[in-house]
Amino acid sequence: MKNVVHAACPHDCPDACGVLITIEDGRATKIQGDPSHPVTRGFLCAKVAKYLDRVYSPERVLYPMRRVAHKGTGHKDARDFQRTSWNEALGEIAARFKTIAADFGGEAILPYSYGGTLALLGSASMDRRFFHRLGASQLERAICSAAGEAGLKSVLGVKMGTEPEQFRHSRYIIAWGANIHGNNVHLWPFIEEARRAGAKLVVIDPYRTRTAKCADWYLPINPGTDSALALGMMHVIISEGLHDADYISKYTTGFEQLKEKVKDYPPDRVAQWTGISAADIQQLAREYATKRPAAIRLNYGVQRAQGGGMSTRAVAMLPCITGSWKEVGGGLQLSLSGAPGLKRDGLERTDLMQSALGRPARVVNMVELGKVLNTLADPPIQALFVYNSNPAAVCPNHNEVIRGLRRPDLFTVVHEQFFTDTTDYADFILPATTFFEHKDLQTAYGHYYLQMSNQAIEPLGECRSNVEVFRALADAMGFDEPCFRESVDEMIDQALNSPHPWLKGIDRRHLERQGHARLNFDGSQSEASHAPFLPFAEGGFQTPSGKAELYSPALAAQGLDPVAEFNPPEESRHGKRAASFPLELLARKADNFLNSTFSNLPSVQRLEETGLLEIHTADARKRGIRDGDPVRVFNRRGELLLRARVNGAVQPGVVAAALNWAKLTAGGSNINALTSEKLTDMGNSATFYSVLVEVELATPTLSST
Ligand SMILES: Nc1nc2c(c(=O)[nH]1)N[C@H]1C(S)=C(S)[C@@H](COP(=O)(O)OP(=O)(O)OC[C@H]3O[C@@H](n4cnc5c(=O)[nH]c(N)nc54)[C@H](O)[C@@H]3O)O[C@H]1N2
Ligand SMILES: Nc1nc2c(c(=O)[nH]1)N[C@H]1C(S)=C(S)[C@@H](COP(=O)(O)OP(=O)(O)OC[C@H]3O[C@@H](n4cnc5c(=O)[nH]c(N)nc54)[C@H](O)[C@@H]3O)O[C@H]1N2
Ligand code: SF4
Ligand SMILES: [Mo]
Repeated sequence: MKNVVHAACPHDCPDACGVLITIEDGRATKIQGDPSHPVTRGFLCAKVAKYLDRVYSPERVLYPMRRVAHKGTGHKDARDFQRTSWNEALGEIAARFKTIAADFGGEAILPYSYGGTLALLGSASMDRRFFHRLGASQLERAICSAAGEAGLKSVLGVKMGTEPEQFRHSRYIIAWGANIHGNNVHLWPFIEEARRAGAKLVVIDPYRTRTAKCADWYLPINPGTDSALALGMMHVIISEGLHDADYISKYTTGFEQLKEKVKDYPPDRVAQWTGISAADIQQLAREYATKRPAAIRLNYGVQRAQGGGMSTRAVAMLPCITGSWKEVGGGLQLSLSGAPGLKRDGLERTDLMQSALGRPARVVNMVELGKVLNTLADPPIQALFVYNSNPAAVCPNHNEVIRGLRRPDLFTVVHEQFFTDTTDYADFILPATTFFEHKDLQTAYGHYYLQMSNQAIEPLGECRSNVEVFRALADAMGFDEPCFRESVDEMIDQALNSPHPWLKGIDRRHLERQGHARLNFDGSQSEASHAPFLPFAEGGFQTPSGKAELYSPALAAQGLDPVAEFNPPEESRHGKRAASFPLELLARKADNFLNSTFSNLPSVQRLEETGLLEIHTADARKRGIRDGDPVRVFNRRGELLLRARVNGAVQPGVVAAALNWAKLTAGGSNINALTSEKLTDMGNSATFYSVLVEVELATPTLSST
């Protein structure tokens, strides 16, 4: 028997592709992009095109496992564990949680999850109910996008913007800290279409990405200096009268204060910080304001610097002062995730914390896991439950994270598909399904479609979905609230049963039939409606004032600059700690992995060259380093052995390396051994791109005889 099932890619990627899975006799035999999805357009990225290798990998965790070897010192794979039953594992985990809660309080237990799946139920439903009812510490999930979110919302009030389909109408496109070929490949066909009609593509990125190589104009910028560039552009636009006075007066507040502020950012001064010449800044500003429609694809690279909140804020002001939101093919996209209007409270049930503790539980920032495991008191963390995440690879200050995970008194449970860096420190591993093996509802942060991800095959081995694991754990704990018995369909119905007008006519059955549905922006029931959605053409900002806030009283109240400003990151060439180490490190993502996911699969490994330190000729020569030489990259936090690649991807003063599993990297450590737990100016996010290091030629280790 052969059939085709509609699913949706749940990985942490803006594209949220529609996926068609062919099933023959209960086994998936083919995966392809859904040709009827207007953004997926029938193709998948290289890594997910190989997804059958992931689902049917011989390395999958298929059964509950109990540790038998010492933490972090054994084989670092299945051999360190012994198979056990679900009943035994759940019983022991529940018993341990009860003891810890009795001795230390529920807050001694910490859930740790992020982007393993972004599907609605798998990312935040039964899990949240469980930890809220337990009175566990709350996790501040700030590792990725919180600075950008804070910056964007300080201007627009909501995470919305230009939909990908409208980029085909743009005539001027700025990819700003946006690695489109690597991280957002489904936007590319729309950009190509625009370019065929004469659009110019500008890339602003300290790293010469594949997108930069394809661009009409590439502007390498010094890391962490984007707020200066945006303020400098606004200096030129305003002083040359290129702004849209009508749009500004109707739909923004604080223009006078902005006008004053940008006087401090003349192009000559901005050039010194950014490394982009004054002439180029002027040209960029003039072209952006006059070659219409102009769209900005801002991505999260910009906000992984210490001043990332302010940078996002300053860039987000640009379409507000040129009035580009009015035009089809204008505006800006960072994230569109604020649109769907799903009812999430009922899924997450924060009220259950009240019955557990009588108050909201304390909040712990996931970025600071190292510090939290090693130093947090009152109560100290006694148990860690990891799912949807691989902190032993993705967390900054890796060596401190590992020191914490090694604590013999820490009880660690990891719900995973593979034996990752983090399972190396687990006391129990629980086997997790892939999206082929469970049903969920899929939202997106890079387009405006909701999708049904149907279950395509039976779970492999004894794998269970996140929903089913937390349902079973609640049962083992004796939690008897009815919410722990709700079915997947009931939860999906609940989320969709929202008064939000854009969800009118979209229900579970509709999605099960159609696979996807665009949000119903014009309120019609007509599925054919694809009129461009212009969220801010006539205002509609969701800030306290209802206008785009070029001056933000809320930021003033937090002691931040209420307009915007540039402060050099401490760990940067102009920063406070410039003297400590000379080179700025971009601790990047790999183009063919997804954060640390996929990095263990041989067929995907073949797509990506790993273990490289990219360095400019001038910096390499100074250190006697040639292409291919082994190098030691280090700072006060750690060190790493890599191979030098002298390839022109970075400017002098900047080096770059990519994320990988620590145990697949020489020396068993990864790039996060060098990154810090320093938080961003807004949103308490991570600063993966504000890191100083030194590099030296490594003495090749003599292999033992
Ligand atoms: N292939 C692949 N796709 C992915 C991911 C992956 O790991 N691999 N990760 C997914 C996730 S979790 C996310 S959040 C998204 C993120 O997608 P992006 O937002 O694209 O994130 P990054 O790759 O962190 O950064 C984008 C670009 O910003 C540049 N950059 C770094 N610092 C600065 C700066 O100070 N200024 C400017 N202007 N640019 C800077 C980087 O060099 C990079 O090329 O991608 C998702 N998609
Ligand atoms: N140096 C450096 N570090 C970074 C970044 C960077 O650019 N540079 N990027 C940061 C960013 S933007 C992000 S978002 C974070 C990402 O951090 P994480 O969200 O931890 O990302 P992944 O490495 O993709 O790990 C996800 C894990 O979840 C598992 N998983 C997948 N689906 C499921 C499921 O349904 N259930 C369960 N239980 N598990 C599942 C996968 O097998 C995988 O091991 O990393 C951050 N770390
Ligand atoms: S990772 Fe992104 S591009 Fe690749 S299939 Fe998933 S959603 Fe599409
Ligand atoms: Mo992310």
